Amino acid sequence: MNLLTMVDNSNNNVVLLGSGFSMFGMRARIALAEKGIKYEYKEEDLSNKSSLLLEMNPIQKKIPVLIHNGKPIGESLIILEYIDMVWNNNNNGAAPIMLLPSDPYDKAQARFWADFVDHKVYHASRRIWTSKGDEQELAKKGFIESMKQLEEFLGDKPYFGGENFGFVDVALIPFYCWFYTYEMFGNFKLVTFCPTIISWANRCIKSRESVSMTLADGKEVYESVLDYKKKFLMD
Ligand SMILES: N[C@@H](CCC(=O)N[C@@H](CS)C(=O)NCC(=O)O)C(=O)O
Repeated sequence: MNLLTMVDNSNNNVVLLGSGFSMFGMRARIALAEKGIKYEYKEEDLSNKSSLLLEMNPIQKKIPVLIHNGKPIGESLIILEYIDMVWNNNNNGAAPIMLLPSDPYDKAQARFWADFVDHKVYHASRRIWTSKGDEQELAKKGFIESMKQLEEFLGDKPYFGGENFGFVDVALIPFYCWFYTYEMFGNFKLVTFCPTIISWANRCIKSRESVSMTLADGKEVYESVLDYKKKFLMD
């Protein structure tokens, strides 16, 4: 299916609140594109949050928020599961593209690794560009270590979802456009430690239009991080 030819389902009013190069927002965009869902994207300025964001996510006040027929859903991994459950068949009768496996054990495994991306990969990766000295070295070590663990789980499968692009692939692939930033701040090349992860990322970009349409350019992400640091006076 050409993902640019979106399904127009008039029962669905779908709005996504996202912002800039957020990997969490990108997850939702990839999942919506995989399912062929037509939606309206609203860009949030996180330094001046809209009243819609504050109304839709009053607890966290964070993006992404998916608003489906007026009802908000927050937290990117929960948004992915919601999208997977609601849009679980194709209008044209083709087999549905499912992100989570149906087998309970495989589903639990997918949730475990997506949670690992949030709790290990994200926290370490963020500290690579927000800290210095020993703390930065520790963050770099932690990041590389967790990417190696992911690489082991991937093994020789083409995708984390096995033969098919799935939940863990969607959860992790947006980090790819941040790799350049981590490498510039941490002074390392991920490919030297995790060549299989880099091949997997290139495979996702080549084979999934949802990914190639969504991912930002690594250098642009890096420039925006430099600007952000200047603006908020972080050295
Ligand atoms: N765990 C959340 C993280 C979302 C998140 O951290 N969003 C950031 C942008 S990347 C945000 O909205 N920050 C605004 C704030 O913290 O005030 C998810 O997966 O959706």
